[in-house]
Amino acid sequence: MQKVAVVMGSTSDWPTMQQVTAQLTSLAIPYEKRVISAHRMPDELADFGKQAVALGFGAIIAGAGGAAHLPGMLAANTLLPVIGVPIKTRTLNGVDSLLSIVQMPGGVPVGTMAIGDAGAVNAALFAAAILALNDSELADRLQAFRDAQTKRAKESEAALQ
Ligand code: RP5
Repeated sequence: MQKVAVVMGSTSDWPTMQQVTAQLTSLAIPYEKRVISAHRMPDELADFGKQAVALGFGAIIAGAGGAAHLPGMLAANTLLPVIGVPIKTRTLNGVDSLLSIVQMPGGVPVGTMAIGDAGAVNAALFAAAILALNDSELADRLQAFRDAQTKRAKESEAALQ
């Protein structure tokens, strides 16, 4: 199975990006995590983007906060699908991160998730949906996840009656 690269701009992003790795683990998707700052490690960022296919990755999930250039610059250096997670910031609540990630120029796409924990979980599920296109066993696990979620929602509704 292809693995997922989980990249973050700083170790300070880890509390959010942990939601990504937890969700990947629950779906038995292999991953590697890296800290690569777009601004502090620009050469490493370009190298990683260019090598990502050869390293066996099938998708990249990139989380960054503030002037969040990491997902877009990774996308500029690879043809792999890049999924961006806007990290919630103290100063602007992550709206800065969201707008930095989502407003890519036409021609270099980043699939941008919601700000914070929900975006992190959905980034893992979106990567799973991409990999499941060529992996029927993963598609079955993803369907089981959805079924369990639906069951919990129905049970919580029933508890209200
Ligand atoms: C971004 O700057 C990182 O993704 C992080 O969200 C933010 C702040 O980084 P630190 O100053 O906490 O290392 O590049």
